[in-house]
Amino acid sequence: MTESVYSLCFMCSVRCPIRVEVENGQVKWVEGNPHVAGMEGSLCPKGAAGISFQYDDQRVQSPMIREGERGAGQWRKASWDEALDYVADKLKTVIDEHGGHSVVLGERANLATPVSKTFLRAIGSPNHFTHDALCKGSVNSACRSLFGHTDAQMGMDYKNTRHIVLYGRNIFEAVSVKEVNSLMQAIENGAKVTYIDPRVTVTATKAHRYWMIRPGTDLALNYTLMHIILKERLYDTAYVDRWVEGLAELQDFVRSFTPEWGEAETGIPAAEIEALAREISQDKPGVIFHYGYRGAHHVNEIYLRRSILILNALMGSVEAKGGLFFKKGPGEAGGKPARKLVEQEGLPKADKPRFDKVGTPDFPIPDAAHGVPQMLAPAILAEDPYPIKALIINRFDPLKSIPDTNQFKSALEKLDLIVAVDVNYSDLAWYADVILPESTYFERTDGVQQANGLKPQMFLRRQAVGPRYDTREYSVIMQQLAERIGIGQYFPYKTMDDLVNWQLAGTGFTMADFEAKGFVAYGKDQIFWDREAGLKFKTPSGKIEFKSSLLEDAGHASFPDYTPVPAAESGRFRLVVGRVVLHTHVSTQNNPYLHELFPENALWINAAKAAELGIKNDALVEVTSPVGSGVLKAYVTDLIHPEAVFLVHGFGHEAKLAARCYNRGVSDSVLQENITDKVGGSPAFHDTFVTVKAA
Ligand SMILES: Nc1nc2c(c(=O)[nH]1)N[C@H]1C(S)=C(S)[C@@H](COP(=O)(O)OP(=O)(O)OC[C@H]3O[C@@H](n4cnc5c(=O)[nH]c(N)nc54)[C@H](O)[C@@H]3O)O[C@H]1N2
Ligand SMILES: Nc1nc2c(c(=O)[nH]1)N[C@H]1C(S)=C(S)[C@@H](COP(=O)(O)OP(=O)(O)OC[C@H]3O[C@@H](n4cnc5c(=O)[nH]c(N)nc54)[C@H](O)[C@@H]3O)O[C@H]1N2
Ligand code: SF4
Ligand SMILES: [Mo]
Repeated sequence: MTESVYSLCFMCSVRCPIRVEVENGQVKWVEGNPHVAGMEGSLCPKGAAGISFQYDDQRVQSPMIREGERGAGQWRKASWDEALDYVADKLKTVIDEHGGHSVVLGERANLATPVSKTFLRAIGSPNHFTHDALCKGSVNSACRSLFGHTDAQMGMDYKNTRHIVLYGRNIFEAVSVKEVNSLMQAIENGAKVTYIDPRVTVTATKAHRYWMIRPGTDLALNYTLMHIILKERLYDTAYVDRWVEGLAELQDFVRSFTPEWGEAETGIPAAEIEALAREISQDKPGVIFHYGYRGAHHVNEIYLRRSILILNALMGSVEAKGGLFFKKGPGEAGGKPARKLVEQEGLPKADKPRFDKVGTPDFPIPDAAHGVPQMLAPAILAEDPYPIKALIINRFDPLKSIPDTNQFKSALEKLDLIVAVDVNYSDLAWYADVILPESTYFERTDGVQQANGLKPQMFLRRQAVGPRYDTREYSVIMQQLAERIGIGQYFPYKTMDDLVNWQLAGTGFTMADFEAKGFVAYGKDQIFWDREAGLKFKTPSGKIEFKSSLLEDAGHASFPDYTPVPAAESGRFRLVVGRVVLHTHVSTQNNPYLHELFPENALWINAAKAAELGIKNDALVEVTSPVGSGVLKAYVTDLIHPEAVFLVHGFGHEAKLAARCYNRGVSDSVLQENITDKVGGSPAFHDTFVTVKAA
């Protein structure tokens, strides 16, 4: 008999709603949830490879305890009791000897994150971090500096946009299914796409206007656009007069950034920059300057993200149909949100500063709800602000997702305990003392997803099939660990159904309500705030703060002098990285189907530069940075700016039991220096220079 289960994909963290067909306890088919607008049955290639992942015998099949040296790959299988007792004993010793704050727990933000935060609060540690800063930390900081909201509280109305400007937001390769479908629909309805990237991507080929910008100069482009928009009064004057704080300061600041200056910095002809400013202004306010994730990551990134958001504000597109919007929660639709474990009464609060000093005068701007993970290795190595002794990592791989792998490895050597919760043999799992395998997304129910947006909803990941191997759900693993170390009272559940029922209590919804379509909605209509009655910015002034109190109160300028990112010295290239449609970051390289389609990465290098260096297409090259090196194939092409070389992120795996992807390609993290935007919090992923030679 075939059964249909509505759930959430987890081949990447976008969490697209899916419909899973199950026959005799096996996953037979998976597709986008047809009841969800924007999904209409579709999946991306990684989502479609979910079945290949489910039945892959190279994922972790049972708890494993290390036998040999760290990283040597000698393991023994353990029972859950044995593995959990082992971790609990070590954790208790670390906490007794060094305090709860010597324990750090990091993860890719996920539906069990409140469980992790509760666990740390209960042991008195402030040291929870998520991947957020690595993905979009300076975007988050920029949003708060202008609107008082985080980027996670904002969204973009792709479907109704008239013109979208993408700064390296390679939306048709680095995908989210709903975004792709919605933007395609807008394009069919006549929307224009401007795409800016030093590399010709699939998105470039679909754009109406493409600029091969000099890498690292998007900020100069935006200052030029602002200069033109203000000089020619192309902005939404009524909106700006009412909602913006600091227009005069901006006007003063951009006076010298003429189109000719912009052309010299960016390589984009002055007349073309003027044409964009005039054209997009005609479509305001339903336009989007996409604030992006990973386009240009430099030490001044927060100012780039602010400049993009300021352009939206000048167009009046903030909280406009076809522009940006603020996500509405259940409260705004007359409903109640799910209960949060971390908001339980009596849960202690840590009294020590965080390992990354976020929230202290040393690092005041980044979001303490996420922290700054790339500060972890330096903090461990310097024992500053204090010694860190135990690291628990869930659904994240710091050895591949934090710049400077060699630095992170030396930090690991100083720890008494390393625990990895993963579905695969990640590189971190390979270096861990204990691996606790999680059940896959097909095999588990997760905590509810509160999906705020124009229409607030709640989604549920539902178990479709039983676990194939000896695996458990992370939330259950943490509850079982909590009981063993004497903090079980903060985990009022034994099973995932208990937890979901606890979360739903008081919302008016039950688990059964999710069965028909996989989600529940708080209301029928889209909610936009009334632009006449008033917008609800959370800044101290209640306005969009071009002149930012968040920044200035912390001693940072709202408009610091423009300093160009350093140019590459002769013989060197700026290393830029990104995603490919067939893989998720660092986690799918061993997937049987996806591996077959894209087994390793290659180094994109400009054809003229390659000729100078005697490098041939497909030949091996050695890439060397100040912190690491690697050998991989060259992809010689005219489709990349001569100052940059490009690498797909996520390859060069070290765990031998992930046999298909083991040692294929090169990891960008090995090459990247650990440099940070010290105001906004993101790593400056694109500020490493490399040399390239035939290998
Ligand atoms: N297939 C797939 N899709 C994904 C993901 C995935 O892993 N795989 N991950 C999801 C996640 S978490 C994220 S954050 C998003 C990331 O989404 P994007 O940020 O769109 O993805 P990237 O591939 O990192 O794209 C970065 C682009 O920036 C370009 N770039 C480099 N330097 C510059 C510069 O100076 N200026 C400009 N304008 N561009 C520059 C690079 O050439 C590259 O094409 O993708 C999401 N979707
Ligand atoms: N050098 C470098 N670093 C980067 C980036 C880059 O481009 N270059 N990109 C940054 C960005 S945008 C992001 S979003 C982050 C992403 O960083 P990560 O979160 O580290 O990357 P992912 O590939 O999403 O997943 C990491 C781990 O989650 C595991 N996993 C998958 N599903 C499950 C599950 O159901 N349960 C458990 N417990 N584990 C699971 C995978 O096996 C994998 O080991 O990396 C950031 N770091
Ligand atoms: S974008 Fe693809 S891999 Fe990610 S959740 Fe959606 S379908 Fe799954
Ligand atoms: Mo990301």
